[in-house]
Amino acid sequence: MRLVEPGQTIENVDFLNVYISLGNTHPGSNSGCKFHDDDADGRIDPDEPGLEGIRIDLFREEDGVLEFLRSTYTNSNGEHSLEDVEPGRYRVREASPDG
Ligand SMILES: [Ca+2]
Repeated sequence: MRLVEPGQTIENVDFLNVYISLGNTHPGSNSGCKFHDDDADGRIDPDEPGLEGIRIDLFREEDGVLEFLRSTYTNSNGEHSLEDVEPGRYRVREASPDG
């Protein structure tokens, strides 16, 4: 679990079942990058291409219940961004490649 301060942008998140808790005063955002980590060092290297078209789902968590909010897709560089997320507790999840 990662805590996010108001207005903070977090990057390079491992999207599998990551909780983010956004600040309680200002909307925040979440962004990140998906890539094929060929050498599994957790970092993007020049010869590791970004993964385009990966769906990233944003859920709001309330009382342990996840409510789907919206999706975004990674661009040709494997990057995505979720803007203007209202204060609250969220889960960001990468959709499985099979949908
Ligand atoms: Ca790497």
